[in-house]
Amino acid sequence: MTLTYSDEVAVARAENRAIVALESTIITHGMPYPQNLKTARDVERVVRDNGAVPATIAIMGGKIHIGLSDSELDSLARTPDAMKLSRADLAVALASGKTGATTVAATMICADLAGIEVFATGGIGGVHRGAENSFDISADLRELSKTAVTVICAGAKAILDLPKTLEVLETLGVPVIGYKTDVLPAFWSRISNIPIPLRMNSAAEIAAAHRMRAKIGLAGGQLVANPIPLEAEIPADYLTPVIEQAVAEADAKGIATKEVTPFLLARIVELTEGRSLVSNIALVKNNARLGAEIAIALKEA
Ligand code: PSU
Ligand code: MN
Repeated sequence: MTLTYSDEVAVARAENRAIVALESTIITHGMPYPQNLKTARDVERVVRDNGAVPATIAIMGGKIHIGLSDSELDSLARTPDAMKLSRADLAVALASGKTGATTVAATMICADLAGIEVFATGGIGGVHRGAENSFDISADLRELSKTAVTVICAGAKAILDLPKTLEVLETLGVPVIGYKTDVLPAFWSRISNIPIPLRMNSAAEIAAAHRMRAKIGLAGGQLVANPIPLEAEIPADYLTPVIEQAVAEADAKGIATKEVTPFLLARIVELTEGRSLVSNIALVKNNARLGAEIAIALKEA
């Protein structure tokens, strides 16, 4: 079998419990060790504390792991050179027995294979600044239009071109739902100046919309944008020059394809002396809590 379940997830499936998928690229390419490991464990705990079961997804030894044991999580967190797997790489990595972390796109594919409908993360990939020249648009966006998973994020990082990211999502027919907000949250900031097209105020409403897509035969998932908790927010005027510097450095170094996002994320943590990381961790936990609520609501929807 290509899919293998952790003991905890296998029991949850047998008992028809609510399950929340979690990605692994955030562990290997999104945060430095050891904060990545602590965050991965803490996020799983938040899901459990809110009544659902976490399933961190990764590829190990040519198998899709749905849920990782603590030692598997530990070993992945210490493998910064693990492959970063998106839709394009997944089958090649599996067929050749590789180990790697799944991006938002690949995590959605694996969650769907395992019948998991909800996935919580920090930020999705999107349209990069300068995409009119580089054509750098994350495969996460198209995946949202194909695969029926509701993804909870804190908006998109300002390393991306946020208006273009929203335009592409609209073109692809992906609902972007603001959770208790009318503007796109901008990852480290609760608000941006970009209006968000749809708003919902409860997990039950989001679950009902997920079910309605299936009922009317619409392929694809939903993107829920959940603002960072107020106390963890970082002022945009502090971050804007940092992001501009990181983007300029990536350009100057000719960083391209899969390396762009990890380079920018790591550089911003360095340039903010870890401050961005503290906020990043807080918003992922906040998304895990909402993910658990939506997964539970889907069991009742
Ligand atoms: N944005 C973040 N943190 C992350 C990522 C994006 O704020 O960890 C990761 C996610 O796994 C996402 C991936 O799916 O980067 C997008 O990479 P790319 O832009 O190469 O598609
Ligand atoms: Mn890219």
